[in-house]
Amino acid sequence: MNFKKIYDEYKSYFEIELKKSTDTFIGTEENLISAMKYSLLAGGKRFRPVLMLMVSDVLGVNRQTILPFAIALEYIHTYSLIHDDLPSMDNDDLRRGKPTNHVVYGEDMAILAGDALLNKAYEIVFRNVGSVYSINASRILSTFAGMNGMVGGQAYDIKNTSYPQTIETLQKIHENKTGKLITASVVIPSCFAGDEHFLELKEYGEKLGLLFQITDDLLDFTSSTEEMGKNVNKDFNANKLTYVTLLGEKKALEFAETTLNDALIAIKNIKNNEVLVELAKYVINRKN
Ligand code: GRG
Repeated sequence: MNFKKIYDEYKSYFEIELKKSTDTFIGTEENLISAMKYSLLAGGKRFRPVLMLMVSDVLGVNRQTILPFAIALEYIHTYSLIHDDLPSMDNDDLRRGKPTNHVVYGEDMAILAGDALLNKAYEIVFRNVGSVYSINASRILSTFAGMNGMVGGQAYDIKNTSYPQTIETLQKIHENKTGKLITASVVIPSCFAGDEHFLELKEYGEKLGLLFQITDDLLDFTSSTEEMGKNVNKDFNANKLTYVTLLGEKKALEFAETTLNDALIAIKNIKNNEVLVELAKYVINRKN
């Protein structure tokens, strides 16, 4: 299987639909719309929507049914990156290979662009809610993105920088901050398939989210700013709590291998799972 080609096909399909969704933006303030489009269309791996579309295809869920959720998820992810880069949070000036939103549009507009993307995400979802399946999927999206998901993880991260730092703290940060949106990407398609393989996919999503974070920490340590499109070595230099600063590079790599194995075990009974197996292997081998 040429997985890279398959991934790129999903990504291209999604990017066309994402762009179409922004063509309908009409608002009161052009600058706000411009700031929203700037970050949304700045590139990125589109990992979460690609994952959601792949799981949908494995479960036989209709593309048109899942697409609004894939778009909404990327809007939410993009808003989180804009806010994460703000001076009051990570204070970063480079994202997806370009100056960060606040560097281009100012801090005020960057905050509002994030707010507007979050609201727009739910507007897209609400326009497509009808069945009980879609209501369940919407509930998962909002819960996993909010105080009991990504936002909660970010807050827990901010409040837990002091020593001694433990693996338990690190796990709690990332099962929420990074893990919940990735898990949402795989369980939302299951909602539309009558909860088929829900628990196995949830386990797969959690392990994949963890793997994504461990590799992010390893890449922060080993990769370059050019390759990543964002500043690297920042976490390492600041001695921030990461899998590399806590475990060291060798043990972090071993942990990644174990986590990959756990993700593969979780989906072993799902038919036509090959693409999901390859995706997990792609995460451990990714270069950006
Ligand atoms: C500000 C509410 C709020 C939340 C921020 C996810 C997050 C929460 C911040 C990002 C910080 C970070 C570096 C997390 C590590 C893993 C991660 C989520 C990286 C960014 O996602 P990618 O690699 O980015 O999928 P692209 O640009 O490819 O979409």
